[in-house]
Amino acid sequence: MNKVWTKEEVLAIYNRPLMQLVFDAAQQHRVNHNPLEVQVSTLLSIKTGGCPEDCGYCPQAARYHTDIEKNDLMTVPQVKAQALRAKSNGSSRLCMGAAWRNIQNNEEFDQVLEMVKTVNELEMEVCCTLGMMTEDQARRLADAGLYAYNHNLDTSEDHYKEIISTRDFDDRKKTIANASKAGISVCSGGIIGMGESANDRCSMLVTLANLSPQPKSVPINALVPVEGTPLADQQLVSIWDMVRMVATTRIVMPEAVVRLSAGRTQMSDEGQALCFMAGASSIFAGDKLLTTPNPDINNDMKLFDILGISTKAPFVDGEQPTTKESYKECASTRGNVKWDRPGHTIERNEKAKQKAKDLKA
Ligand code: SAM
Ligand code: DTB
Ligand code: SF4
Repeated sequence: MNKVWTKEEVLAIYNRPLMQLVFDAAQQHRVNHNPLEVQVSTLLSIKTGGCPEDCGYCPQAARYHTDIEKNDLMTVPQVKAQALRAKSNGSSRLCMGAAWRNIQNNEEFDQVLEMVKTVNELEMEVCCTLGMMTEDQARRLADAGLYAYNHNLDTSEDHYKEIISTRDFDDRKKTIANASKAGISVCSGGIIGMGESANDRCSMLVTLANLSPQPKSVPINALVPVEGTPLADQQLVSIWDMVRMVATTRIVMPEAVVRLSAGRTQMSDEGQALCFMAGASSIFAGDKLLTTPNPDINNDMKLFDILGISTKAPFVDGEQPTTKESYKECASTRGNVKWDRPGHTIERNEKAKQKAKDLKA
């Protein structure tokens, strides 16, 4: 049974003198992890752009006018080729992302299940991030060979309402619970730099740390402000805040892999080294995240070399799933799956809508 965390306790950790905080996190890191190993994971956007949601940070939301190249769902051979490429570059995990609100019970999902099976056969940890997911969809993904499901809380329950109006914080928790019930390893974290307070950051960590089971993987993203999104003008997050967030995450979720995720192009090598010291034990590698730039793999490997870090093998923290043919059986109705739409609106988005209407008139 994990300890139940309170916001006061987590805030007190977050606000420790930075040098003390990093030291405490580094000590905790050594209890459950090899501090000289970092997992390299590759992101692959299998379906890009055109998403119906209004997540204020996301360049893939159809309603914001960003400069990304939209793409239909990739084919299985395309995914296999990318997975092999990632593996040869040192990645032990492939995270496939789709710009979907939720998974539907249709041919596209059947195709994703084949991708999961194919990449699992390459002996890589397969992670998917496909939006909201029902229990039966989680079961099918697990049967196909899915190792992990990424579904971020992104921020605190309070601040969530300022960032997204097309779904509820509780919807996120439901999907996470569905992944856990199917025996899939949960990957859930958030973004800092979206105008939230330290209180919001700690509140998100409390929600994550008090999940049962705790997430095995916690990505900490620094907002990548993208032109055209409502958060385009946010100030870049300070590296000191990133180090604080990584260290606090490490202390409250000691067994999790803490992932230094989006925003690394904005960080110096020294800043990233401090994050590794504070307990970050994974990066996303490759020249692109989903749609935004990421550091060059050669630079990452040079930095690992300087720091004496080696890349972590797959399935160190859990067994490789075996594929069961039952992944082909859909227990629910084929077709669209309906998730409720919450009622709240975001003032900033309403104003933007009105402005667009006025300009048309
Ligand atoms: N549609 C699915 C969903 O929302 O769960 C999966 C894809 S979504 C792009 C995956 C995660 O990427 C988001 O939860 C968010 O944390 C992160 N993300 C998206 N845009 C970002 C940005 N501009 N900066 C930092 N992180 C971002
Ligand atoms: C996560 O927390 N960060 C990754 C992964 N999980 C899916 C995605 C980052 C996306 C950054 C914006 C983009 O490249 O589109
Ligand atoms: Fe869609 Fe996911 Fe982007 Fe939100 S974060 S707009 S759900 S792709």
